[in-house]
Amino acid sequence: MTRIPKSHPRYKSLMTREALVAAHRQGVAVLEGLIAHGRGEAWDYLLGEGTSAPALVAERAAAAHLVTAKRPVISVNGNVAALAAKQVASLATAIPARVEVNLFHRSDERVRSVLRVLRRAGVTDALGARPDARIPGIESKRALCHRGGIFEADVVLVPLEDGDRAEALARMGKIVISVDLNPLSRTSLAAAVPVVDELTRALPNIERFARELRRTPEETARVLREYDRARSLAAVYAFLRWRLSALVRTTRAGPRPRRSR
Ligand code: PTJ
Repeated sequence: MTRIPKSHPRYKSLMTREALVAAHRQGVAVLEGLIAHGRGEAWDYLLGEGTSAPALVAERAAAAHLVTAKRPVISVNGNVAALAAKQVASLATAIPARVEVNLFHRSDERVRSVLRVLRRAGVTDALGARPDARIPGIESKRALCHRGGIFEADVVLVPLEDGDRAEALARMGKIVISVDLNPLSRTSLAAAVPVVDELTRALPNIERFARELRRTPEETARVLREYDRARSLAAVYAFLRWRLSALVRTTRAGPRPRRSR
C-alpha cells in the first residue's frame, strides 16, 4: 500500500481509494467496483463533497421508512462492505434490520469474503450464503436472494446499486431506498427514496434520524406523509445548478473554487 502523507490535500479521498484497492486484493470488491467508485467521486466533486439539504431530507425519510418497516433489509455488495461495514452494522442494530449480501459479480467465495468483513464489523447473522429465492425479472446472479431477507422484505436499503435490481424490487412492491451519488442513475430514478449522498456520510445520518424517529411516532408519520420523491430529486438538481453557478461566480472572481484541488 502506498503511504499517503496526512498533509496531502486529498488525504481522505486517497485513503478511501487505497481501502478499495486493498478490498479488491482481498476478494471483497471487484474491479468494476473501483470504476463505480470513481464515478461516484466525480459526482461528489460536483455536489461539494458534503451532505446537501435535499440529501438530509431524503435521509430522514429513509429512516422513517426503515423504522416503521415490518421486515427491513440492508443489502450489501462488495463496495459497501469495503467502505462502510461498521456503519452497516451500526445502522442494522439501530433500526433493527437484517443484512443480506447481494452481489452482481457473484461467486460463493466472494460472498464468503463479504460475510467475513461484515462479521468482523459486528454483523453476525448476515444472509447471503444460501439463497433460496429469486427476484423476478432479473437474469443476473443478483436475482439470488433469501426468502427470509430481501425476497420478503417490505423496505430495502440498496446502497451503490445497479438500476436493474432497484427497478425489479420496486416492481415487487417494495419500498426501495437507494444511496447513490448519481441523481440521474436508473437506481435513483427507480427508488421510492433516492438518497443522493456519499455512502459513508449517508449511513450515519440515516442512523441518527432512525434513533430519533424511533422515539417519536407522530413525527415519523409526518415525515412519511410529507416526503415527496419527485420534489426531493428536483431539489437535488436545483442544488447542483446552484453549486455550478456558485463555481462559475467564484472562478470569474479569481480565487479557486472550494474543494477543487
Ligand atoms: O460487489 P458487486 O459484485 O455487487 O458489484 C458492485 C458494483 C458497485 C460494481 C455494482 O453494483 C455496479 O456496477 O454498480 P454501478 O452500476 O456502477 O453503480 C454504482 C453507483 O454508485 C454509481 O451511480 C456511482 O455513482 C455510485 N457510487 C459509487 N461510489 C459511491 C456511490 N454512491 C454513494 N457513495 C459512494 N461511495
